[in-house]
Amino acid sequence: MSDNDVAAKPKTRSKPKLQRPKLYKVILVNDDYTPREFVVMVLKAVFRMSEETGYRVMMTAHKLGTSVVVVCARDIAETKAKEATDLGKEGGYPLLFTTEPEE
Ligand code: TYC
Repeated sequence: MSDNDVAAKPKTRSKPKLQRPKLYKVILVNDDYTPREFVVMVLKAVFRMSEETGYRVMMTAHKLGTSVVVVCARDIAETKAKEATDLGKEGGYPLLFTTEPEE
C-alpha cells in the first residue's frame, strides 16, 4: 500500500455555526384613552419596573408614539406583551404592547 492510497483529510475544518436566537423588542404603543397611571401600573406588574422607570417608559410612548419596554427571547416577549395587553382589555382600555425582532 502506497502513501497515495490514504484518503486525504479535508484541509478545512468545518466549524458548526450555532446561530444565536434572535432577540425581540416589546413595544408600548400610545393611545388617547388609557390613563397614564394605568399604563405605569401595568409596566410595574408585568415587567417588574420601578415607578420611576415605568413613568419614564410611559411618557416616552406618550410623547413619541412608541417606547421599547424590554428586549428578550421571542417566547418571553410574546407572552409578556399579551399579558400586558390583556390587563388593558380587562380594564376596558385599548392599551397595546407589540413585539418585533431586533435588527
Ligand atoms: N396617552 C395617554 C393619555 O394621555 C397615556 C398613555 C401613555 C397611553 C402611553 C398609552 O402607551 C401609552 N392618557
